[in-house]
Amino acid sequence: MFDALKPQPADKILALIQAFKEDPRRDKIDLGVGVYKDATGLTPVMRAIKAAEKRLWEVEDSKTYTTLAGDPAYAAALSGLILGDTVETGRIAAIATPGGTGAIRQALELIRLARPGAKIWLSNPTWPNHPSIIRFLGIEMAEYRYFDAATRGVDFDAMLADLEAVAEGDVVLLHGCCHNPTGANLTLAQWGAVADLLIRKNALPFIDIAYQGFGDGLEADAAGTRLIAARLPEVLIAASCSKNFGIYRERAGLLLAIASGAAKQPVLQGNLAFLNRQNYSFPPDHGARLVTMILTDEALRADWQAELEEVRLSMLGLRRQLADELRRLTNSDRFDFIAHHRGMFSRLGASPEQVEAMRRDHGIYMVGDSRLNIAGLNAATVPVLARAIVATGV
Ligand code: PLP
Ligand code: TYF
Repeated sequence: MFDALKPQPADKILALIQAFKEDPRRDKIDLGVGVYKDATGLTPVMRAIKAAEKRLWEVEDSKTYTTLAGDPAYAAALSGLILGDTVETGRIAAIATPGGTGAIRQALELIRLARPGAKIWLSNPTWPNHPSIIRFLGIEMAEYRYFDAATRGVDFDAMLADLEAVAEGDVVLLHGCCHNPTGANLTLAQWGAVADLLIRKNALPFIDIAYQGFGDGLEADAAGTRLIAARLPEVLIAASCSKNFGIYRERAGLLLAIASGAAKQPVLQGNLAFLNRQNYSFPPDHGARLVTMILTDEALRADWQAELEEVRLSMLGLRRQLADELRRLTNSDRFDFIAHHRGMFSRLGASPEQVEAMRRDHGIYMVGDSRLNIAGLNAATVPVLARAIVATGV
């Protein structure tokens, strides 16, 4: 049986972790995988998570199954964080999922179930797991242009031009905020224009939001998603708590499916629960429960928000420092885009050879497409990176 298996390609981002570990240089710098790290290089457990875990240990008196959809209180709390009161709750169907990836997977399976021929439109570039899972499920996909290699911003005219080819019933995948891998994001006015197009095409928006709170703040980062949810009759939203609650390994995600009316919600909810049952029955609960406790307790929530804001501002500070340093070294504003990007990532626009040279000659690890994780830096390593960028001729 197993002889029929072929080797699978490695995940290039995850492969970097091993390569970095094996590098004996003491001054090496890891700007690879998208995990938040503080100035000392640690990925801390957030204070509110620690407090919630302690409380949970004291009060939890059973670990029996929740429901196939997970704890409804989790869906309500996280849906509130993402959507505010944009959508009447009677229209929202939701399932807890293993991480944001689980939500993406379930959304894609729902699409395949509802409309087998639907094509999914992806930004070029996008998170590599998007096309990987879509291909695995045998769903058709297409790309829309997104990143402008010259300005390192969004090529919005090209994006809209490509989305003109969207057919009725197609699905357009959008990053809610903090675009991975580029760091370049839509303005609210551009979100509005995308909403107009989707309405005109009768297409379904599918928003992947994995970094709420990492860009311009919790509210601002949800603004595009809320605009779409306020204007489109049906919306899919895959959310992750891995980053903004720092609970990567707990696997806490949520899939929201907004129905065009409250009367259509029960069948939608039933299909989501069905998909959970087909794939793993009950979704993980521990991380989801911590998130629920934090979001529904005033003091825990305030402390979580304060720490998340520290994380966000530290990344913004590093962005500014790096852009300033490169301004000084190059005597130009060529790298100002780093300060304008938002979230953990920026795509530098370096060639694969330059990325390789930075690894070989300077011990600086970034993804092959020149995506760097800003949180991998600190005040002392920013000048080192800036000099390496200049030395490799980026
Ligand atoms: N979507 C994007 C764009 C991501 O970068 C991530 C990264 O981790 C995820 C979804 C899902 O993350 P997880 O499955 O760890 O919650
Ligand atoms: O893009 C990243 O680095 C994060 C973490 O298969 C990640 O989203 C990377 C690869 C992967 C799963 C998560």
